[in-house]
Amino acid sequence: MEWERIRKRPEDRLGANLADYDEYARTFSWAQARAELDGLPGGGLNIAHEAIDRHILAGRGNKLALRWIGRNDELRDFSYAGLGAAANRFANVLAERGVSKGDRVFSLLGRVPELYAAALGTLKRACVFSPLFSAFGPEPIKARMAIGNAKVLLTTEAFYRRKVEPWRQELASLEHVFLIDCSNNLPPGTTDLGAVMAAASDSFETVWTGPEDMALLHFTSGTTGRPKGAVHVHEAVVAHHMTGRLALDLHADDIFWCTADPGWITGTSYGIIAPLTNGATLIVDQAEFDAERWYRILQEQKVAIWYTAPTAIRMLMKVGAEIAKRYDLSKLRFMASVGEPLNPEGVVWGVEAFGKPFHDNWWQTETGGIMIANYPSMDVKPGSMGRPLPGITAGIIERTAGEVREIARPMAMGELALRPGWPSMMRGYLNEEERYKKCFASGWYLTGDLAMRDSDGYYWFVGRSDDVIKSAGHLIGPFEVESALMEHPAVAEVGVIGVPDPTAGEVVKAFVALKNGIDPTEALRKNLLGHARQRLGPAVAPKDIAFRQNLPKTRSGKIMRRLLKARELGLPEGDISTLESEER
Ligand code: 6R9
Repeated sequence: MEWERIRKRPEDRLGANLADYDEYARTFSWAQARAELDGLPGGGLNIAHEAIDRHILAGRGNKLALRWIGRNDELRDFSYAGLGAAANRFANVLAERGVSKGDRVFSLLGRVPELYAAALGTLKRACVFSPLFSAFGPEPIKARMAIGNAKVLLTTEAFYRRKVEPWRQELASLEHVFLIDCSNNLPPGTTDLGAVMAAASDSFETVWTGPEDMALLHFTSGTTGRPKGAVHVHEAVVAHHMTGRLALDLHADDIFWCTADPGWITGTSYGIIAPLTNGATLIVDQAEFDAERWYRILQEQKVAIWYTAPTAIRMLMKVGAEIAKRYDLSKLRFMASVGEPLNPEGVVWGVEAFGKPFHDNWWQTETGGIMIANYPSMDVKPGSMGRPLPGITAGIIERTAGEVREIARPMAMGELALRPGWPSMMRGYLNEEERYKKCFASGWYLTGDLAMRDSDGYYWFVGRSDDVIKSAGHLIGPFEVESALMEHPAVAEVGVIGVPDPTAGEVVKAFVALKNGIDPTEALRKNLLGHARQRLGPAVAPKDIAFRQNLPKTRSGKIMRRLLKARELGLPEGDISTLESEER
């Protein structure tokens, strides 16, 4: 079905940061964008300085930076000065323990105020911040902290006891564990964060960092192998700042709510950094999704800009547009979405429920910031991700026998590629030079996504070119799930795929072949599901497991996930010339 274009009116351009896309894109330069930030003396740059100290120095310290809403509706407000003081305390806690430039500080926390202070304090101390998703189980946590050479971990006592303590001795690099929500009976080798923060000074001079110094380490997943740590540097703040301004239309007086968890990159780039560099007020809700609660927050907090995800939009759609109409959402000016394909129905439903569309945008952990977007001033074509940000050159390319060719023909399908050179592009996968190099060819960064571009320059997402799964906006590597299931004594082989789900986009499904002589009983299936959940956590574990006598494999013994998927979905099996006989 053809969806009607949602036309923007002249008043939609009024006051928009990006009033005229073509004009802005023509004159934009990253150097000019960089000049809007302070920098540090001698050509330095520090994300936390731009997010916090720049505003304090300019006399805006009293402005509300962050309003935290607790699970039971308690509020905690932090002005820019207040958030800066908390960040300084954390930076001092690190300094007093000799944690210094380049050291890795991990967090495993829900959306709590300490996380924001720690992220900024870590950056002020010139250390590297690496947030983990709190719904990860022990395996994904251990793998990431080992790859990242974690020196410091910030978590709760409950998470620590369940997810870290059992293997802590295996990670020699981990010297300091700070706990929040802890009892009087601290586990050995841990420190009560509240106590040391209270004792620390609230002034701290930001340690000098250069634009190319590592600042953030965000883990992502590929088709095979271990998780990859995408390295981001302080220079990234230039892109966070500008993309926040152009693609999210952040203004200094805006109240902004990003619903993403800081354990994923959206929750850091746009859940912490971009709103603060733009001088806005950030809303953080500790609780999980709840339709009525979300509408109430939009109304009570007078949210102007709302950045959310397709899974949440689909959950709101289920509850119905009528509920939205019961709330006064007159302050809501701009709504954006990211992380997975946003169905055209979702875009149009925005108009029905809120009187304005959701604006889809596209980016990746690797790109560090928004690359393709729908803007307040530009017509929306429902189902399209929009057009590249000013300063970004995108293309649709075709790879054939080592050759990369750009396809100019409108609506031709190919791989989405970008010309490197924007400030928030990853500088590498930590200690994985080969995997990093594979992302580039003929001067392009290859995204691994399939897409099309129409004759107006709008991009349309088609799918992924690899086997990585996106479930409720979270990127899941099938290999990580397969490895956890392989550890179970009954399992001989595993293949993991994503299967379509009306709400979460995709859910993880595992196909398991059991060892000889083991019966595929329902009790064993449940046991395997429990095993995976215990190891991987609910965010990564399969929702469903099916037993198979054999799994389809290539002649070299690799399980053909693609074929598992085609069969599961009743699709054509495609090229199966490499399929080995499935009989054992
Ligand atoms: C920010 C983030 C990246 C992958 C990306 C693509 C998918 C993101 C999308 C989208 C369709 C959109 N993706 N935005 N697919 N439409 N607007 O999500 O980073 O977790 O690294 O995931 O997510 O497949 O390649 P990350």
